[in-house]
Amino acid sequence: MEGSGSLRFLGLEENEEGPWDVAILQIPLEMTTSYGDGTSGGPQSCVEASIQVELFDPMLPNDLPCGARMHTAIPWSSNAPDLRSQLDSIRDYMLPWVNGGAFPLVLGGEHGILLPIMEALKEIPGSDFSELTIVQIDAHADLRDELNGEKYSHGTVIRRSLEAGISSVIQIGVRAYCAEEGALIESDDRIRTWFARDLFPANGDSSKWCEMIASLEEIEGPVWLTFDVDGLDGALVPSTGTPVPGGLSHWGAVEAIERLFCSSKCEVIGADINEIVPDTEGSLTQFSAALVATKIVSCHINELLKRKGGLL
Ligand SMILES: [Mn+2]
Repeated sequence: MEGSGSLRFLGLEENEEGPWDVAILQIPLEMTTSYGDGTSGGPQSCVEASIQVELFDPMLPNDLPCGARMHTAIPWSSNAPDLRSQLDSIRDYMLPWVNGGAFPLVLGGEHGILLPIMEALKEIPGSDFSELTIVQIDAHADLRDELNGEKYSHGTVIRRSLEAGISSVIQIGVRAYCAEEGALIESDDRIRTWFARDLFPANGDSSKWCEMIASLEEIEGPVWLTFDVDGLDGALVPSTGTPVPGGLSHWGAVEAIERLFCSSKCEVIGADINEIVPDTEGSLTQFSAALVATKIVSCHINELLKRKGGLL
């Protein structure tokens, strides 16, 4: 597959020919966003902002790409007339990437992109999809059955993913949800929710946070990380569709990502960062997203280095 012109993640030079270790995929879907607009410009703004991110992560011996082969792919686009056929087109776009050698890191686009990513994973021959755990960092539970009459929405995407047959979901930072979602969280043992209010209580007690971080090491099997940027505190992502106060700090997100990747029982097979909306003044939202994206790439390369004895 060809590259996307001059704009490359982190501003790195890339090999045009595979195989690659990491694929940066952009899915600028914007169809059901309920409050803010602008997710269609999110992925490209994140790639642009990534050029300002430092290439050194202390977990790695050298600057990124640290010997890894990176590829910024041509972004998804579609003229499909309705939402379901747009989602089908996202599934088709994802198929070669979820079934290849490169780690897929998807930049979105509204959170609704997660369902067709799951549908692509399910289509892999011999897939262990029924063992897949989604780890979801998000202000919202995304467990509604419908949002504004729409079944395939950013507000329903985790419910649809459970219906598609994943094993379980672990939600981190949830603080905006409805009674229907609260009841489902209580009754469905496939759902484990770490509410922001418990993780970050007013008295500063960090015991629930530490419990959550330790629990990440107990996850077994394949994991998909879905990172809705509104899981971060709203101050860090002011232009995302629904910024919400009281969320994860940057360092909280870093700790959760690092611990998940370092866990020896599970394997993170891919990730998406969604609901990125470019700031009209400044660039904090897309820069926050680019820092998260870079952290995920560094963690994956760190795992590759461990597996391959320190040389890529
Ligand atoms: Mn979400």
